[in-house]
Amino acid sequence: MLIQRGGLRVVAGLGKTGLSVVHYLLAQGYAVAVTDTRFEPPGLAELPAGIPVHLGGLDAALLAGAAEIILSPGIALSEPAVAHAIEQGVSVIGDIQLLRRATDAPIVAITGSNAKSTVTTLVGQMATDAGKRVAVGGNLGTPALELLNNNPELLILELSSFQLETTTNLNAAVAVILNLSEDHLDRYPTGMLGYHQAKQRIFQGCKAYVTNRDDILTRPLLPDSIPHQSFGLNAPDLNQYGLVRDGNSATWLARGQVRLLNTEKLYIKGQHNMANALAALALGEAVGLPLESMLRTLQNFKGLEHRCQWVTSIEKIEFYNDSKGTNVGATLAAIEGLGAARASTQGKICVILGGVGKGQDFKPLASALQKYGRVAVLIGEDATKIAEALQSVQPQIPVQFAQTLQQAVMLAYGCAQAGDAVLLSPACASFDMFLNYNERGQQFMNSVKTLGEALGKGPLS
Ligand code: UMA
Ligand code: ADP
Repeated sequence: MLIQRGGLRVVAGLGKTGLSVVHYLLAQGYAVAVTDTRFEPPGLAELPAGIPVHLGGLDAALLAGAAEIILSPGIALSEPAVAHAIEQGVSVIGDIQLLRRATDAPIVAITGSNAKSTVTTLVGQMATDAGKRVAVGGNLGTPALELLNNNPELLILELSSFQLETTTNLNAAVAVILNLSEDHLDRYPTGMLGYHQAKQRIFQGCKAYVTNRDDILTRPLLPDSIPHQSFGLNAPDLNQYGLVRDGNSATWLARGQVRLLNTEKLYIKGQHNMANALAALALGEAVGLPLESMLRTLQNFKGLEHRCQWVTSIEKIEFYNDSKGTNVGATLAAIEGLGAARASTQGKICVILGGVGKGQDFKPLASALQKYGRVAVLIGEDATKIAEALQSVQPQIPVQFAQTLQQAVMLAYGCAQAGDAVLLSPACASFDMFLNYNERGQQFMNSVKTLGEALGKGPLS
């Protein structure tokens, strides 16, 4: 029996994170209470018996009386009951801070507006293939504290701006902001400034860092004496990662002058994925992964579901599921990547956009669609807002509205010509119409399958 440690820990927000925090704190011998704004938060049924629980609103008095609050990434620090507790001098941390306190294992810390999951998974695979006892998680899905169960020698963490808000001095072995574009602005009253500041916290105390040469907002305010490396889509300087073209117009991943891998050998496609591959190499190098092994992993990496995932081809029209395109930056990458690949054959993009816009400016999509789009089919809560942004430029690209995703697929297909791509890349969160982006992507693929069967193509694989 553990001796009870002093001071009540209050877990604010249950869900996956809160539940993992409760289990961890109990095992450490702390007294724990839980509060959540929801009446039936996820994880409630799995909560160990005997824990005081206050639901249907954050319990301000409980929070103000806590020795420490461990805050769910789903709750902002500005939430009145939390802000009040902070004013009373209560320390507020998140699960990532608890993880840092719990282990000295080196951390590869990865954030960015897009590509976090892809790069985290890729670096995790590189480390596994190199024979490391590695744990991979965080925002990716497995709560950070659960990663300690297997006593890892290396932690690869995907970190959201929400998690970073409550993380101080992470002391990562290597940290990166992969890219920065508008997202989650509904959480930050100061807009991009607040979002950027939260992301920059990833660099606190880092032993090394990686930056994206093509995105100045990914640079930390840190002295040059800290080891660092960059990646980018241009030719690299000595010891940096980048792309070089050879005399046969092949493009190579390169480190300085050294060509590493012909990009034709990668399953993952598109310029944005070349940036992701280069970032993974730079991160792996920083924690001592052997180059040869990393290059082998890269050649086997097939990418993740719902990220510009090819679904099928019907009547010479390709279908792509990019349901994880939940912000304008990701959707731009998809439209530009798939659009450029069709430019020589006059193929265009029939894009399905819409959902919960999170306060973003959708105008950047207009110019990309003028260049590459045939039609934009709009769904969800912010469909009208997106239509206004798209129609604010001349010449306007055709816009149609759909009530369901299935109807959107039919409308997009109806407009498509041979050589075109029908692309679900909503630039929005999904929760107005779906449980999550997985369900949205699955529904898209099901609708495409139904369409294919109706057109007599037979069951799609
Ligand atoms: N919430 C409340 N009241 C509460 C607590 C939470 O309304 O008291 C709401 C939040 O507004 C939010 C949601 O519930 O909508 C988040 O809470 P949750 O219980 O679903 O959270 P967890 O299950 O702990 O999941 C969290 C991350 N979710 C968020 O940050 C919103 C998961 O990232 C992460 O995988 C998990 O921890 C493990 O680390 C998901 C995500 O969408 C994938 N992240 C955002 C993103 O990638 O854009 C940041
Ligand atoms: P995250 O975890 O940051 O959301 P994912 O790897 O899940 O990142 O990808 C999310 C979306 O971003 C997908 O639509 C994907 O195609 C797109 N994407 C991936 N890499 C990049 C990149 N380097 N720049 C812009 N968009 C990207």
